[in-house]
Amino acid sequence: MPRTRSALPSPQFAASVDQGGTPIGPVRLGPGARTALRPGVAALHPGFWHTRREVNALVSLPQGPGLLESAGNLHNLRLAAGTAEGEYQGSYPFVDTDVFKWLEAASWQIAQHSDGDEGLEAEADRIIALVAAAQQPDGYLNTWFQIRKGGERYQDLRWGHELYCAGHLIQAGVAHHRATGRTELLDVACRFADHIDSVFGPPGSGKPIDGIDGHPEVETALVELYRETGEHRYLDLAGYFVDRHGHGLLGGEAYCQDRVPLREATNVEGHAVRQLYLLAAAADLATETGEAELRAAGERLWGAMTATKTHVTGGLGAHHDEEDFGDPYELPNERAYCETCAAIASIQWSWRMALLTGEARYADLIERTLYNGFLAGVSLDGERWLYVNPLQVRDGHTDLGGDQSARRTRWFRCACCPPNVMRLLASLEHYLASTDDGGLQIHQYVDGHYSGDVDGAPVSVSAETDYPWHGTIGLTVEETPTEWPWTLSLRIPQWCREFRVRCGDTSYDQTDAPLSDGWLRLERAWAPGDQVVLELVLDPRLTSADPRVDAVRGCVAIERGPLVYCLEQVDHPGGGLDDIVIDTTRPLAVKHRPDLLGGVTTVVAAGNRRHIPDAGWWPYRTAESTDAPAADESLELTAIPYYAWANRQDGSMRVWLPTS
Ligand code: FUB
Ligand code: ZN
Repeated sequence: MPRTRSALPSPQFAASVDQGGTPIGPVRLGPGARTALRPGVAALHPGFWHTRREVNALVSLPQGPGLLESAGNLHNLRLAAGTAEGEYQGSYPFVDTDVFKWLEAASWQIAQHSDGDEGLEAEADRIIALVAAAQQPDGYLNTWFQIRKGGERYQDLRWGHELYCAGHLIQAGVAHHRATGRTELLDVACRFADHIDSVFGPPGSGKPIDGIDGHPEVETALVELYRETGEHRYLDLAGYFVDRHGHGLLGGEAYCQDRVPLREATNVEGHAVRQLYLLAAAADLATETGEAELRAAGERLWGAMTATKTHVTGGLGAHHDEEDFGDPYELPNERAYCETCAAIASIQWSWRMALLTGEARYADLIERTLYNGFLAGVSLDGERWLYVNPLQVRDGHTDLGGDQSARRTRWFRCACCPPNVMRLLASLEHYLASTDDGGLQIHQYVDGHYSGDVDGAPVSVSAETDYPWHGTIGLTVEETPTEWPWTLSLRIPQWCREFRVRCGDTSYDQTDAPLSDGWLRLERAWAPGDQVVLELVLDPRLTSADPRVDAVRGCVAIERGPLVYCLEQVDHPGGGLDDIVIDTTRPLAVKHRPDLLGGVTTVVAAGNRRHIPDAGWWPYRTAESTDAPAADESLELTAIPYYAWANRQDGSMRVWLPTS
């Protein structure tokens, strides 16, 4: 049963909305937007995601400025402003974006008006002043090119990241304006956007450069700048950049999203983050312009990606080489790339597609990615990070160190992921619910309070739940128009085979309410205090992959609810994990462990550790070989949620478990 709570949420858990009730979040639709759904907002009460957001607010975000100082990012801004002397710090032309993403994250946090955010606001002000001082009089800003390249601009669009950096600056400016109403950073962003608009354009436009950036990002940012300022030029510029990808302007490489136009592409390809940011922009454009072809491309590519190129954790990007999506079904375990930024980009794209189409499948992927591929990217204490998120670390793994290590790291030379995690966690409440003229849709279940407007009337519903540990979600209608009915839509997750709903005197389960599209719709003339109880059955389950995923043929993964599980060596002393086999004929048991990893539900399975005879000099045999079987030792396997791995000690880990 849901926990009972006597007191209403304290003000620090209020949803971040402006005085008109509009959510202060990353996606705010323009006046002519054509979407099925509009963003709603949630306020989170203590619970699973609240804890993660608290760690983000109290540990990760406050540590940001110090880390940016010691990594040299702030020094570079001072150099560009002429207020410091020395050398450029860092090896990449995009280190400014670490600062911009931190500013965006800080802005979303400031929008919550939580106690203690005054210090964060002062830090943000200090850093915004550095950014503004580094900007050149004509609006250009990129410390790498200003300092290292003597002011040379746009000579290396394939690798230079100038527009990518501009995109993150624009997103920070929009976030800061939404959160505070102030324009210092937005003004810097607009000046840069105006400068870009004066330089880039199609042949015949009179602009000096017909070009695109090798790393998409400016496109989705320009759409949001249009939404924030009403300036149509920014939307047109975004459309131009999206459509100039795929025409060989950068040599035609998939890596740069330049091999094939999005409108013609049949599967996602190339560098995963680049592809996903571009697709987020395409969804934004389809939203604002109503273009059916762009929407269809998004739907087609999302379907192909989930069917053929997505890890069970929601992780994306198979290749370490070029951080690439890889071929269909090429989903390796120990060399899975699954960059944390790709998980974030996937959530951003899927959220835009969910709003555009109203389809629950996008929220299904968001849920899977949030709880697994994304959340593993940050340690439980908020201080250490994973850039790549493998699905296996072998016994005897020799860590190469560096950014792409399978070990948690304090910061990276290429530190794109940590501030990206910070901005998603700080704005998470904006990815959980939506509204349309017919009702409120709950995409993700949290203990908290969902709100939005339904045909102009404020609607809100509170939720009590211990999800994802328990599957019961108790909902109470709080604000509602009483004159007319509206629909409360609850997403029944794609993994869920059994659910029950009680709504007043009526009950449903999956046999009464078979779902064609993942939404369970409850239409009523609601009154304040009306209650709905949804029970999602969370029995643990074994999952196998499409047989074409060679890397995991003959293996199963343990899942429970939205969580993917893994084994860690620390829970299995006396040997490694490479020779462990799960016994799928024996039942899985669930054990809640409040003492472990901040409180997790573990899944216990029966298995064996095979003592495989030494292979001698050559580890291969004829297929018909009848060697003596390995001696088996039976073993209790303890699986922990994947997001919590690598928080105790270095060691082996695996998600996919051989069955024989
Ligand atoms: O190129 C900028 C960022 O660095 C990308 O988004 C990440 O994949 C990493 O390569
Ligand atoms: Zn990254």
